[in-house]
Amino acid sequence: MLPDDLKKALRFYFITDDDAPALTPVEQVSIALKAGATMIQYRNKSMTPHFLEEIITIKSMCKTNNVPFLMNDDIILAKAVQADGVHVGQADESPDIGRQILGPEAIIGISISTLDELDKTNLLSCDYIGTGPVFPTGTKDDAKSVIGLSGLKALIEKVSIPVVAIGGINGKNAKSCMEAGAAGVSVISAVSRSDNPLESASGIATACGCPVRASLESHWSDEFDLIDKLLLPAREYYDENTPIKIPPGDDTALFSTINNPIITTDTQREGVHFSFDWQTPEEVGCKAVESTLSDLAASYAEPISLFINLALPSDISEKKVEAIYSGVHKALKRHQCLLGGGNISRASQLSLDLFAVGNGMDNFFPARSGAKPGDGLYCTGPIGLARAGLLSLQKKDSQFKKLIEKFKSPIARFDASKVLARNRVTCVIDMSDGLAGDAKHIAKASEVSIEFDLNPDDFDSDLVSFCNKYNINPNEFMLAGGEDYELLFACNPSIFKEIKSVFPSAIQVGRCLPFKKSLLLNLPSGISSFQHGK
Ligand code: TZP
Ligand code: MG
Repeated sequence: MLPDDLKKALRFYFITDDDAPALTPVEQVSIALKAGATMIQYRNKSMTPHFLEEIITIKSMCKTNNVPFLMNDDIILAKAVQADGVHVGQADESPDIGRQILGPEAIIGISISTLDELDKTNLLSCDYIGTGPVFPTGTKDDAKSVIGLSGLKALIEKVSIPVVAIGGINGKNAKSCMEAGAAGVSVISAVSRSDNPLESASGIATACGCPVRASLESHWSDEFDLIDKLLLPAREYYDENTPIKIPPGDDTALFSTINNPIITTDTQREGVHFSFDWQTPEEVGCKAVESTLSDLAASYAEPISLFINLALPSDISEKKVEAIYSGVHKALKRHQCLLGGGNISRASQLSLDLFAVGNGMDNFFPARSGAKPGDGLYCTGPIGLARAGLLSLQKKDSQFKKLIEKFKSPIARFDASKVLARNRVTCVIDMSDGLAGDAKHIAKASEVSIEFDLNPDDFDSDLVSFCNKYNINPNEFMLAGGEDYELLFACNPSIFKEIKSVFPSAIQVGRCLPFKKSLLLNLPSGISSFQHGK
């Protein structure tokens, strides 16, 4: 987590109370989150394996609401339940062991009450310090002496990592801790044992500058209810002129006759094809559709309908699924493609399996096998941009907006596909794997050898600036980068002239020769095609 994000997450740090008279830990967390709590710690001083379900429930409530979830004391348990981190005391295993076991991304907190304890602690593996009791507390039997606001200030002055105040904190005194320089406050009984826990939690949230959550995001639960919601925006597109006669809602979709049905499928898995670390749910939905429809564009097919099987983890919020679908509808609308139906199932990992139906041309289908010796090899636009965009996101470099946009929001090239079709180009493939990989498919199917010819005058200027900044050869990205979703095609150079006059961004990237020994003649060593998940 970035330092600024961690500081924000520490503002209102609620810790569960296993011994509260009226509220269960799940109820406490629900109230704290509703009020605006920014971090949750599961603390249970009478821990037994029976509490595992409670831990998992609280962890998933946190995940749904995008709030870090930490375990108290027990590093192994934190690892086992895949918590976002652990908070250890002076008597527990060290933060160094926590870091070794939980890895570099984990949030690790340590309790330090005195300057003496501070001297004895190696802070290198710690992300934050919890210090107190700042005020008298009845919650911790073995609490150290009260350190007061002066003790809090003294510690804050001595360290460079964020400090969270703990002990006897409530809505009335929380502000004084923040004014003393604390990054936030940790609270137990002011919420867990309050007569009016929501009011009390809201008072703390306000004092620490945390916005109240408008509504607690809930997990999706009812499959049919969710399907109805997801399909709602699609309904307005069906009428007597659309090719789907029976829209989603029945067991199947009934189509009017399609002369040349062309069908394709694609999969998008979280962690393999997309990540919410750098894509919004809308962008994920939109890109999933665009990358599937891109296959239709490469087949000169007009998009007709799309079907989606959604695999949803149980802790994903309904709001997030709806946001993914708003991206789906955006892309479908752009290409006037109808949602034909789909399915939802529970799964450990979020993924979308998409199936698209298109209508191809009469007696003309561009195939990978359609290249001939003497043809040039061309792209409908610049390539390598998406890979550079992904690297920009991974490096948290926001300078190259165009590259990032190309990675996050590609658009299937139906516009270019129409021009290639008009010019009767017989060999087309959409570029999802990078030039080296996609050219190899063409060479193999067409039984030709391909010689690459990348002209630096054609290189995209943003890609060149990016590569200069990071000392990368742009050829590498063009050959091995994936997900550009441009169309790669082979045709006679005279036909390319025509195409280039309509699409000046089209470029030559190589030529096709009679097959001799290898499919790709001059691929630099060490370059291979883009593989998702690597
Ligand atoms: N560590 C120092 S004081 C304390 C802990 C765990 C208890 C804080 O509880 P409360 O009810 O917020 O005073
Ligand atoms: Mg402890």
